[in-house]
Amino acid sequence: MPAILYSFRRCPYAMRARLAISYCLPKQAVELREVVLRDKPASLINISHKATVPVLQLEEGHVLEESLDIMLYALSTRPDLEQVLLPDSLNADILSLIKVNDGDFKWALDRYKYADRYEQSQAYYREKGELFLDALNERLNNHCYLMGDEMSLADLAIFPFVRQFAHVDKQWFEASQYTALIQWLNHWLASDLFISIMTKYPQWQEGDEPVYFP
Ligand SMILES: N[C@@H](CCC(=O)N[C@@H](CS)C(=O)NCC(=O)O)C(=O)O
Repeated sequence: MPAILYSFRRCPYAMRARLAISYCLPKQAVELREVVLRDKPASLINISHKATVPVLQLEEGHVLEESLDIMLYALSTRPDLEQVLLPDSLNADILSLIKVNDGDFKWALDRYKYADRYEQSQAYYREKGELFLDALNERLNNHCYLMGDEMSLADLAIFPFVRQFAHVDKQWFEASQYTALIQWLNHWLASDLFISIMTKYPQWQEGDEPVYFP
């Protein structure tokens, strides 16, 4: 039985897991089970108490419940790619940038997206998110990728979240001063890699024929 990936097409955490799997693992290495968050399958809840997506259940039964762990696992199967995407010299910088994305930026993103559920105005949360956009744009002013002239794990882990931020008010984002960031995001959105991980699958049900990925 191959590894099983519980995924949700539009979730940025699941996107980053699918990106890393698609980049590193051989064709059809995992069985993909599309989850609907308000109707999570029992087999997911049974292996993961918190039952967030993505979850990867490895062949020998070990369960990875964090998107970053799934990315690191995918890289660990391909030391040649690991050296490019997560070189020792940049390891700490890459992981700390991803940490800011998953922390302060995600905090602002959730509130910017659903401002009516929170205390402050949408503009307030957007400004908080802009601190990160600004920092990313600065990095991209002189280089094609976040860590320099080579793509790295940081690009793959972060762009699904910038995509979501941009989608809240596309007009605003496209007219913003973050020209290098817009170009970087457009590059990723148009990439074969991204397009290939955004295939639509119906909700997985117990007993369905397996769907393999990538
Ligand atoms: N820290 C987790 C976060 C994953 C996460 O929060 N995923 C969301 C979907 S985007 C989810 O599953 N939420 C659970 C729910 O809505 O019940 C990771 O990196 O994998």
